[in-house]
Amino acid sequence: MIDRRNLVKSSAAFLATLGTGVAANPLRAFAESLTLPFDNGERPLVRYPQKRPMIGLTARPPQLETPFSVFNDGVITPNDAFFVRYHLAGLPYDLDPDTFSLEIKGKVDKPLKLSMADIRKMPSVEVVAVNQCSGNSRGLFMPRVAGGQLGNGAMGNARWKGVPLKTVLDKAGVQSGAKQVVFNGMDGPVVDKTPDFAKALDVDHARDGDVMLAYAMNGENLPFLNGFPLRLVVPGYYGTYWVKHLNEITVIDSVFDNFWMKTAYRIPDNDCNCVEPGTAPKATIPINRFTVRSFITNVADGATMKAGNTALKGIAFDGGKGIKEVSVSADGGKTWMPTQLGKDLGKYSFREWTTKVKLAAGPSELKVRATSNDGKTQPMESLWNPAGYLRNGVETVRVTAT
Ligand SMILES: Nc1nc2c(c(=O)[nH]1)N[C@H]1C(S)=C(S)[C@@H](COP(=O)(O)O)O[C@H]1N2
Ligand SMILES: [Mo]
Repeated sequence: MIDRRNLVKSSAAFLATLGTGVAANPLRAFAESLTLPFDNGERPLVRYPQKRPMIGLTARPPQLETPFSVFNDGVITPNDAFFVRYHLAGLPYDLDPDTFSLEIKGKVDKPLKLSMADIRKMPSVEVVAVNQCSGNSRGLFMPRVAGGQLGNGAMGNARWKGVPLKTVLDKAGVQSGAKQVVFNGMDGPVVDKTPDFAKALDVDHARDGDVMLAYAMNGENLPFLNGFPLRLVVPGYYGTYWVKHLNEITVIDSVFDNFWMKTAYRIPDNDCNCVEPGTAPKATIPINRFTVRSFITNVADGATMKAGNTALKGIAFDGGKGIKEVSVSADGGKTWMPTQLGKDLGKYSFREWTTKVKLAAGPSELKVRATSNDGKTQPMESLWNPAGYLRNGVETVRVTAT
């Protein structure tokens, strides 16, 4: 049970720690650092309220990447290790969950203003779903591309609890002729000319029953930096649509064309959603569902291991069809073996896989490749697009066995 006193406490605790030197100067507070596997990949490990030491990308706004070893601990990503992405430095640190309200307006019969208490009274649902930033793994693009230089830690898998967006939209009564639903959160630009962050979904998608207004994550309130007290969860879709601190929903009868929909977060409009490295796409569409991906989590690149039988383990996920199979190769991709899939937590979740391989003495390349239930699989080499999105080439871990 999450009650309102806990909500207030978690927000107050966040505000209290924010005043301390650690949070005020997060990038300097930690001497520890690590290096992501690309040029200029040195990153500090930083401390924020409600978070364990995380890989710091920027301080204003806070952008935190999950240390990759976390993904070997289990298929659910703990709240204190969940990545953080913001665009604008004006975070709503002073928000009060008691006076917070969500407005539903625009092309609706009955505009609504809902408190958190109103929302918590509605029938709730839960879903285990991956949230992944469009730019996850962007630092690995070759040739390199502009944007946040992320390793593979801008993703996470959590059990989300909340109210179907459909419930609230039906209550407000979406009018005929409505085309899209616009989502805006309480963060904003500190410099006026930066466009406010807002995103839109088509009305049919918004009302599909899966899209959720979430107030809890892994059985607790959302951490402040993951959208407290309410965020959008769009299962299978890239994180850019998962608007945090969500307080304004507007139904419109046109296609929303702000900077974040019309210019940013777009992918090439062709079958592979890719272009020749270094070239520009002729036409683009808004980014949408995840590409299928898989990772080995229990062996680090460059590891030295014992020759012979070795247990391998990892995770796989896709944009919502679910994982059909995961194969591994211990000889650089010449031969492939099936793996055993772990417990099925739903089609939007990370799926664990395990297997054993026989390592020959000397250097080996371990590879992993997932196929989703609609037959989509990972390309052997990652495809390219100028924004550094959708990366899903087969991952390789180089090891030496003795
Ligand atoms: N209000 C708000 N919501 C936002 C963003 C933002 O800048 N502001 N960034 C989006 C992007 S691009 C991503 S990848 C996800 C990241 O969610 P997380 O920070 O909880 O991991 O939040 C999304 N929701
Ligand atoms: Mo993102």
